[in-house]
Amino acid sequence: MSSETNHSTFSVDHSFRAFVEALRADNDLVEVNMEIDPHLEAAAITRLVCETDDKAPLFNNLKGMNSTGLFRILGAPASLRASRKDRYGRLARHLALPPTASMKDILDKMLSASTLPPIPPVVVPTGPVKEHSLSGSEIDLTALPVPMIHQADGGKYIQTYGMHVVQSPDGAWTNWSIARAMVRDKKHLTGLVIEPQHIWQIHQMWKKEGKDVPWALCFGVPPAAIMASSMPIPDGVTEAGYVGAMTGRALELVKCDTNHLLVPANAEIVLEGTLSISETADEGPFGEMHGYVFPGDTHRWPVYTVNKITYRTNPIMPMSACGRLTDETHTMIGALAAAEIKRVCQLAGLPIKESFSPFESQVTWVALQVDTAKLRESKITPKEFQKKVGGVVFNHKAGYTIHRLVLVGEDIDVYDGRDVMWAFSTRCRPSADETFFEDVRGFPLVPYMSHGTGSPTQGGKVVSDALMPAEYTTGADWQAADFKSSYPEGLQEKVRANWEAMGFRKLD
Ligand code: 4VP
Repeated sequence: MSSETNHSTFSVDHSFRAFVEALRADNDLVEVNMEIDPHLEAAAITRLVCETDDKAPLFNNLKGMNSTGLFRILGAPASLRASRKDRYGRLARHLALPPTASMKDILDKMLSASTLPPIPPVVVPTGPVKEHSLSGSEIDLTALPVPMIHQADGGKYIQTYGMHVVQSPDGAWTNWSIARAMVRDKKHLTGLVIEPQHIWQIHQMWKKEGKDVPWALCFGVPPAAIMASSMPIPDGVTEAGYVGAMTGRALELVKCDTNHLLVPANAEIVLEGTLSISETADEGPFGEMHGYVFPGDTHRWPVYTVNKITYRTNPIMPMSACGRLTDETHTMIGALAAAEIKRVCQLAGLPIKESFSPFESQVTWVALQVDTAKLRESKITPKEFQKKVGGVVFNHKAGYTIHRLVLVGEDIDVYDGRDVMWAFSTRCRPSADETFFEDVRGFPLVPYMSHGTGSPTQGGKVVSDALMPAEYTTGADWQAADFKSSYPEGLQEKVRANWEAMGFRKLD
């Protein structure tokens, strides 16, 4: 057995390359060796993979790959697997968890570092990312096989799953994040630097200093690092230390050649340069996480300048062909926001046990499972509770992308979208059981915000209370009309025991 097939032998901060090998060992990789066009074809394949929960495609032979070896593409790096048993296996492999890990296991692992002292990275003299480099006139981003991801996109999106590295001017906070960026010309990118994201906060700090932001963009980083880059951890917390705490060991980083920033020594590809505080360029549109692209919808966003490219031999560029369910923008942005929202609620003293963003809501909702015994003890009224929860979540950065909170009781498994939809549809009386929030920051990427009837950046949020009045007073007073709740246990066991003998399909 190779170390890749035995999860217990993984080092927790294993490289992106080891992650790809783990997918291969799990029979969760399709190596595509025929020539594939980065102009729409690689993304079309990846999109269909996402819509069918198929294996991750590794495009080994992209049209336009040149003698530098730049680059191969791995599509759908954190999308879903088809089987229920290891549905989240690709995410689990990001964290060296068994591929059968539940979503709760995965999110609790991501939250585990929030209460641990950070383990800072170690600086090593060199690493695989320094195997090759390009500088000066050798850099031509337009000559690389950068994917065109949706036909109406405003450009080729090189950056959908890479990790931006920026640091506060005082050096105290180094932030890692994912934010989309497209190729502008040979040496420039342009991409979203949007309030209140951390890359925006640090961009603002450098603007005050009157200096461009030293920057690096790292593709194919240790998978635990890209997960942390997607999570809205608190302002000022350096992701490298957070990831170290989560994995129990220091990440190995190397210094960029042209600035002082540190990047993962085993990254596949690193772009080094600056993020401008003054120059902007047309960016977008881009087929986004909510499943839409609005043709021609271009906006001005800051320009990145690339001064150097370093990369490993036969580098692999990860790509998210995001849009309708299910891809990284749902499994990661939605799920990780929900995890952080749970933490923020608990810190605020709210009786919240579990939290998840149902994919069925296109990750615009978060369902919060309430500890109803504590709720009853507190004697709070439904209206007061709705206001309190919405006030905490919608005024916090962790709640930025979420427009509806659904409050549910303990009989609802928030990780099961069918449970959440059942509770929402049958227990929350529209309007009467809801509290609306107009005086909070909205998420402009949601189509009803940016292309709807009101302000694109403010309000449009709601707490939908799917707790029944009895759950606030005496406790649930119903039995679900389902197999689990409406039949005696002995009878349930008998039915299950005879299930296949009667001619039915094997139960999970
Ligand atoms: C999580 C925020 C977010 C911002 C921009 C974008 O393109 C996707 C997600």
